[in-house]
Amino acid sequence: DDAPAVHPRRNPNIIITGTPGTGKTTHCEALAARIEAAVAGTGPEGDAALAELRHIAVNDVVRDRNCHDGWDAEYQSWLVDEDKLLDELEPDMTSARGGCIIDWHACDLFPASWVDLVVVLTANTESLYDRLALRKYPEAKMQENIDAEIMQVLLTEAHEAYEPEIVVELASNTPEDMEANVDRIVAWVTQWRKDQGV
Ligand code: DAT
Repeated sequence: DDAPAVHPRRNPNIIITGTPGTGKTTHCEALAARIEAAVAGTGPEGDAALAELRHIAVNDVVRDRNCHDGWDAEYQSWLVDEDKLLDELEPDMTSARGGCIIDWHACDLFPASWVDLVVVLTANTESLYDRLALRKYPEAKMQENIDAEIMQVLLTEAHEAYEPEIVVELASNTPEDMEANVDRIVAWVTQWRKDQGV
């Protein structure tokens, strides 16, 4: 009666979230490069556990599969239809393969049963300001994002939606931070698969 529940997937699904500009895309691209090398067999030996992972760029899914009700010109972003987005992601995220690396500036839309790790990236105000200024964000959008970062909106959202042990906050201020974070995520995937006996 105390038999452990069989996990529904053999690779963890990972949400990489954070305020825009904290480094989601950068981290996911670095992870995708490590995955590609693992698949090709050219990466470090320890990266073998990554071979079945895949980066799903949610922005592209929103745009290419029409998960939106149009473009908000003033705010410079899609008006996202979250129900449609979840429908599009469900086959991959609930598959036995799992291994989805999902980057999105929100996290609580994903059912807890789909998610094995939530990485919340954070950046200090100065870095974030510089990064968003480079993007030429409209002033209101820039201020809103900086306020959200200061108020730790994403971290709170993650903690409210998921068990504390699967939520990890990682600082993303420097390239060294990014490298260390990617190494940590890779090590976490390796351990997760060991724990599941994969
Ligand atoms: P996001 O996808 O969260 O919006 P991004 O990955 O596009 O963020 O990064 C925004 C900019 O900041 C981009 O020019 C790369 C830079 N950046 C991200 N993380 C960084 C880090 N840890 N150190 C230095 N620069 C970083």
